Amino acid sequence: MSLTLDKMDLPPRPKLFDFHGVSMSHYFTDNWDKVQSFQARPDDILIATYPKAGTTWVSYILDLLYFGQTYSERQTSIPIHERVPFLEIDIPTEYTGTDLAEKLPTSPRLIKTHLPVQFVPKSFWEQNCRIVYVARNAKDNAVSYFHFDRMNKVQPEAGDWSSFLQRFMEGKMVFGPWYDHVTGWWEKKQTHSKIHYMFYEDLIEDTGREIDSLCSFLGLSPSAEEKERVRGGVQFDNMKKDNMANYSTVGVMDFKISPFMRKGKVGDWKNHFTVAQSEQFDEDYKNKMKNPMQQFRTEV
Ligand code: PPS
Repeated sequence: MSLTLDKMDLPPRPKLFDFHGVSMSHYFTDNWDKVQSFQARPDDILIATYPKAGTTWVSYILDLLYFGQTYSERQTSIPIHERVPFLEIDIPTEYTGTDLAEKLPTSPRLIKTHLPVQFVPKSFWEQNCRIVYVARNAKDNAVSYFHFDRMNKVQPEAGDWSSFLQRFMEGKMVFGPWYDHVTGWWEKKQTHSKIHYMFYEDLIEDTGREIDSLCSFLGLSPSAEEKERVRGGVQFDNMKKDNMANYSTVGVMDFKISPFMRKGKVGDWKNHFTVAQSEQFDEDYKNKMKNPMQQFRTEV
């Protein structure tokens, strides 16, 4: 099965609208009833993120940890977005995220979502599923999202950087404000032991350490050799050249504008924010992010 979106006559870029208090585009709400009634299984693992926080990286790590040895042809023939379906996506093609997730032959099933915590289908909580949440500092997250909206034809128009940044601060992004997303999941984690909250910057700093901590959360004990294989396999340069991991099979993305695997760094925001933009952003950030426990690093 492959995404044949390139063969579709693509409609104009979608518009944002308010959906239960969160900005969304129809591609993630059209299948809402099925998303909300999705039947999770107790061993499902949900990978939850704000868009562009490191979803694909962590998906790949989990996929290799669980299936890297047993199903090696999976890595060479099935794109990551089919191995780890995107639950709420509904782009008119052969399947929706829910269909793909329901058809997953694996156990556990690895499932991706960008939903803010209040939108997660209730069966994931009822089944007490493990959830891995990945967060990335707001400035780099905004930059990555900007380039993604430029190149992804099923996202709203990015516009220029300065108007995009303004909208990012206002939360007028698909999946709503970054601030509410990372905070909502952070608060949920305080009362829910099955959420592992990780940071993109920590993964950059020491991928091996973060894989160790993921393994202890998941109850996995791979050999040192296997862990090293996973660590090496998920390095940015390896994933960038791997057609099953780099989204090059997805026709709605125009890599001539910007590749999916773009830079993979902490601190690229410095190449985009002017001094004035950075100061304005920091001021606004202070007003929105009041919890001193919730710290992000904008450099490593
Ligand atoms: S999406 O579309 O929301 O699923 O995107 P997501 O995968 O969350 O985020 C894409 C950004 O993650 C970077 N990335 C990586 N960085 C470092 N190492 C590895 N292995 C890696 N894999 C993906 C990717 O390059 C995007 O960030 P930017 O800053 O745009 O490069």
